[in-house]
Amino acid sequence: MFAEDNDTKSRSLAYGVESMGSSCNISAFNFKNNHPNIITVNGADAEEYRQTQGRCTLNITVTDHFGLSNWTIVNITIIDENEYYPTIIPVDNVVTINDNTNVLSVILNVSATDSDLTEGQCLFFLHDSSGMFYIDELTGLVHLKQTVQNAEPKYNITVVVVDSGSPPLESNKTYIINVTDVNEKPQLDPISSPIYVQQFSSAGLFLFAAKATDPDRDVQNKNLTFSISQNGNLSIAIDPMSGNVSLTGEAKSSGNFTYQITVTDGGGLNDVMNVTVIVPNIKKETVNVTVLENSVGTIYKFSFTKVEQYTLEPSFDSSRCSIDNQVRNYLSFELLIQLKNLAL
Ligand SMILES: [Ca+2]
Ligand SMILES: [Ca+2]
Ligand SMILES: [Ca+2]
Ligand SMILES: [Ca+2]
Repeated sequence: MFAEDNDTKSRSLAYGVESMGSSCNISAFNFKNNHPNIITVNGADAEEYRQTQGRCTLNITVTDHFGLSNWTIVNITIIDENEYYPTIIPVDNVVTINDNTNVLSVILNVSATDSDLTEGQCLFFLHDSSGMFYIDELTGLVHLKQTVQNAEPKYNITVVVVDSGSPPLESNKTYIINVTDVNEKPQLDPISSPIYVQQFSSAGLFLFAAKATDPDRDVQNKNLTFSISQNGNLSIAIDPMSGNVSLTGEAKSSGNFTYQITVTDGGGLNDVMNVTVIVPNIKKETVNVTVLENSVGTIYKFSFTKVEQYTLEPSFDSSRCSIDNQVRNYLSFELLIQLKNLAL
């Protein structure tokens, strides 16, 4: 700037610079050495003038050697430089979600602040090697993209935030997504019921095995234990680990007995199923047969109309005599007692 004075030469004029009120940090503005009419700036910070959007006002005075002065106003606008990296929020980088979280749910709300004067709209991007999550570019909301039910317990995602400056600056932050396994109920496999047990069978006889599945990932949530209700007429027990069901006493009584099998997981959820055990009544029949020495072949034929199992008394020598339950003739069934080879 330049001032003229009709009384004297310009070099004898004294220039001064001051702030209008407190609008400018006057220490940053000075006249250049040996150039009293050039105002220099030294480190003006746009962020210092946030309330006035980077603007301040200087009052320039000029005084002659008689003490007469004049002044003019200079409005300064400081153009904001992009110098601050965006700050990502939240700072805590551990997020915990349940494994039954619905797909498309918001699992994390990322935002950013920027210390530059012109903050502008930050953009959000996601590096997700697992492909399980996505981020809204404008809002920073991180959504679940695929179900994590009973899947991996932990994922890492890196959020990248780019500010709106020129050139833009970016920050990134890695979040750990911990997935809590929510317990789901186990399910018993179908059991082919009823189960037939021969009357007078001994304790320890294996009857059937209960099987079950549990969808969970967590060891405790999928830890299965079997149990079975009791029936006073036929004692059976289930192995809590294997699900194997066996007699614990002789099957003395015939009849139909119903039991409830329960499988319970480590979280206390269960599934139940009823199983019927039938002990058919055994009828004994004595037949008198006369055979010739050295005979081989059928020696007696029973006829019956119900599907039943026939056995020979254990006292029969099974190497010489057998019973054939398979001969069937339409509505009736026949049973043959056969001699194998009496000559032996
Ligand atoms: Ca910035
Ligand atoms: Ca700045
Ligand atoms: Ca689960
Ligand atoms: Ca479970």
